[in-house]
Amino acid sequence: MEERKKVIFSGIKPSGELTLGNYLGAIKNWVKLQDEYDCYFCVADLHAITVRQEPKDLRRRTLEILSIYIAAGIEPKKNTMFIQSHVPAHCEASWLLTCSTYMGELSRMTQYKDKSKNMGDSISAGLFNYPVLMAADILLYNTDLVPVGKDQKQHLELARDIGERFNNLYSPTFTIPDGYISTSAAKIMDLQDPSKKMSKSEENPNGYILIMDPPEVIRKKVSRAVTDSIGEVNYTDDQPGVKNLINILSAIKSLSPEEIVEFYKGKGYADFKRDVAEAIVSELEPVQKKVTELLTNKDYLESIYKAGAEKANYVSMKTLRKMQKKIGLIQR
Ligand code: AQP
Repeated sequence: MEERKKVIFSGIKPSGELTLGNYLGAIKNWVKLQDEYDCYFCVADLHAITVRQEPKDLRRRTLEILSIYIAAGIEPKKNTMFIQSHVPAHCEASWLLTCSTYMGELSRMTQYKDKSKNMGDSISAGLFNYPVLMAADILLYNTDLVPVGKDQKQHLELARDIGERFNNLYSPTFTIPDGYISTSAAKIMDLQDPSKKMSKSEENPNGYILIMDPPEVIRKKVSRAVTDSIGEVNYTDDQPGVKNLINILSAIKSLSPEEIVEFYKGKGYADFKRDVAEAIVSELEPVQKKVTELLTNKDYLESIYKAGAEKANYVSMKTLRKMQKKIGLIQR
């Protein structure tokens, strides 16, 4: 009998244009997982609307993200790629899980605290409940492993707690997922403030590189990246700007930071930054080309997300039915 492949679940929310952080920290690593695991990759549109989105931008970005997944090398035939809102079980399971999640747990989430800081009275309940929807996303597919960046670790911990609580309250229902920590997944920092992560909703465009940024924009942004007055390429926390650029080069070229430091011994920042920019340009150019091509073929994209939703619906409904039955809801 064929052994069950372990299940991986992940997604990206279309809350802005995708950055080099999303690419090097998530997508590029997902490509390496597709042969070994049964992978579900969604475009998390329901997560994006926890903060206000312009409808036409949301529509455009949702298809662009799907195209980026495919262009980066995630093969539609090997993986289940879908749009989160096409699989209603996510919302239904989220409600069922919300009823056994505590306000205290949710209010301790640092991402919620950060994002709601300047919102005054207009913090949406969706933003507060976001981690429960994320728990539903993961638990519905009997996920074994979730590739998460450090920033998402707290949410994954909560998803585990929520799943375990349900298993204890009723009977074993969910696989309790572990984090998948890839050794090559880099955390990419903001180019203007390397103490915070590169983020697609950052206001200063010089802080991030977008996957779809044209080569001249990429070169300009890298040349403006904050460094220091030391003038030597070292891999140390005392030079966070340079360290971040080393991490970017290392993730693209599969070189260790030590190899990079050795190579740039005696050279200044100008050479180093130029090479970093060229590495990013040559990494992203083929992806950009393919994305542009895919976006002109809406029928093809539709065929991918429809097939993905069909499989995701089938698997998630099985889990949802179990949940409903155990809770005491009458079967439909
Ligand atoms: N800078 C980063 N470095 C490494 N990995 C990153 N990821 C995001 N930024 C970096 C990884 O991308 C995946 C999906 O992220 P997401 O878009 O769903 O949410 P996010 O992490 O909240 O990303 P942003 O860009 O910061 O979005 P906004 O600003 O809208 O909240 C995750 O695996 C994440 O680790």
